[in-house]
Amino acid sequence: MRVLFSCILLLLTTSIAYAEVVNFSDGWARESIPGAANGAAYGTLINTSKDTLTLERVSSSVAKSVEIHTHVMDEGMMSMRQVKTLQISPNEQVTFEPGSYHFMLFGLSSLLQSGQSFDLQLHFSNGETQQISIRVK
Ligand SMILES: [Cu+2]
Repeated sequence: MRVLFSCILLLLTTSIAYAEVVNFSDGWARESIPGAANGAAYGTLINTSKDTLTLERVSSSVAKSVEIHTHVMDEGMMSMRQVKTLQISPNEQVTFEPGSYHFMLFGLSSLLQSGQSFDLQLHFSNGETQQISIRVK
């Protein structure tokens, strides 16, 4: 009985630890070029909930600030534009990839080196936050 009870307890704590707002996978960033102050992170985000989610803010311990950016065609030139808030509908997938959405990292505390990982904190308008992991390639 006691064994069964501790198993249930373990299951409960495990599911709490893995509670997530969105499903995020394949988080990656490019290695920094020496002297670079900024960087970008990519990955795939899926809203697996039944509600529309609004990503309001992103932060990281490796950068002074993080912005959500996308690329737009502006007078025949590709340029980056900040996206203040990102709405994600139920079952919608948003792919952060070069030339499209990316997490722009401003003021890196140190150069991103291949093999290293760092975290981003996603802050949603419903007050929930989620930590995602980014691997430097
Ligand atoms: Cu950017």
